[in-house]
Amino acid sequence: MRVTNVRVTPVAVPDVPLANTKGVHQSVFLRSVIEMETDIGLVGLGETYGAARTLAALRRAVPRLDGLDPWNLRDLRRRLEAVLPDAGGVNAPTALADHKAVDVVYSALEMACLDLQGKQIGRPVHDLLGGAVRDRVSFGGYLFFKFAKQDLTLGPDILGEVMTPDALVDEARWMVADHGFRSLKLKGGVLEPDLEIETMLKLREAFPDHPLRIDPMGAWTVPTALRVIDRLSGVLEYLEDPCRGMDAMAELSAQTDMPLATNLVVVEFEEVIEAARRDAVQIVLSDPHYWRGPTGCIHLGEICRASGMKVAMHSNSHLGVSLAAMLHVAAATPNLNYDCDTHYPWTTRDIVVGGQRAFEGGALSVPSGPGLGVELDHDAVADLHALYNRAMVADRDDTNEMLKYLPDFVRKVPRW
Ligand code: GKR
Ligand code: MG
Repeated sequence: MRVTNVRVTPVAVPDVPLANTKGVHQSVFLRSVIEMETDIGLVGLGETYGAARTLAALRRAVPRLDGLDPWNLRDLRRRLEAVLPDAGGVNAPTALADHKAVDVVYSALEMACLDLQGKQIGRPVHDLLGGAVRDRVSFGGYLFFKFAKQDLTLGPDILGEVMTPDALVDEARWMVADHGFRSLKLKGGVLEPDLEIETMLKLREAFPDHPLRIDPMGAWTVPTALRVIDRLSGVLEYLEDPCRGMDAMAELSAQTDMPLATNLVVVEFEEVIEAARRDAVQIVLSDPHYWRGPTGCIHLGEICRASGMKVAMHSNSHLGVSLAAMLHVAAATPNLNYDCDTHYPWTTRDIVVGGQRAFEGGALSVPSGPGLGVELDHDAVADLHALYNRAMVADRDDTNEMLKYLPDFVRKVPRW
């Protein structure tokens, strides 16, 4: 089996104004859909970020993939390192972490290669990753403060404005009622820390048995984080990225027993080693879109096990091909100790045959068909590609978008 062509289709998906510490989601989120064609007629699928730098890096890589054997992932990596040697990162300058273009492109194409491998031998991707330890994966309800969407031309709003602790608890009730989630994560760093503490305490009251987390994305100084921890002791299962940077996380970690998680200060293997040495975090978030693909996530799990750290799973706004990859990785990661993140309930469209999947008790079954176990709905892809052309949004820029809602907004991390 040899690669003959790789098609990269950017799509835009209606989104709603979910807030985080650096800004707010735009009216659409962007994804790239990858179809890797081969000389035996099989097509491998992948999905990744769709913003300008990722798209440009994918387009630079594609001409180098001719004749690739999808079983030879080392050759894939070698080819990408040759074409993207110093391609830099893919995120907007206002993002809080960056990911190397070569890792992001590798991740997306590895996903497609694994899909092809599985399709060729009739086995699911999780078998190629060492075998599944679970056939269902549990997700947490991902809660956001949000604005009421101003411009409805590219898609509807969900829930209207949610900017107070009580409104957030109502959002959580909606999410739990609709999807059955058994744990909850709040994207914090949006309201003042005291209001976010109040929110978590109200969530605890409303959901006495749900594990709770908050992720302010580096919005707090070490003293502020210590104050929050003091008020929320016994309430949180872990605290994600309270402070910005490895130094601040290590300084905080030395002063608390609260488990600290991250998807901002540990995004490369070298940083796992540094974080373990400094005991800066105790939980690392895995993600097949930047940890060098699904196989990289399995390596991450093993390195974390060896260094006494735990693993959770990170998410960005995504569609069903990514969801399938996340499910296979989660199934094959023995020490995935927590419910996974997903933005999926905030998404109203999908690109896979059968449409959006429904959670049961906050969980989804792991696909059992060959490869990723999903097929593209080509009409849906064409529709969302047309939306991409119409939306005229080529990059993710939460900070700039925030000015539409708060004209005086200044990005400041940490803010409190
Ligand atoms: O969707 O606004 C968002 C999140 O902030 C996302 O971009 C983060 O990558 O969810 C992510 C996180 O856990 O930091
Ligand atoms: Mg995070």
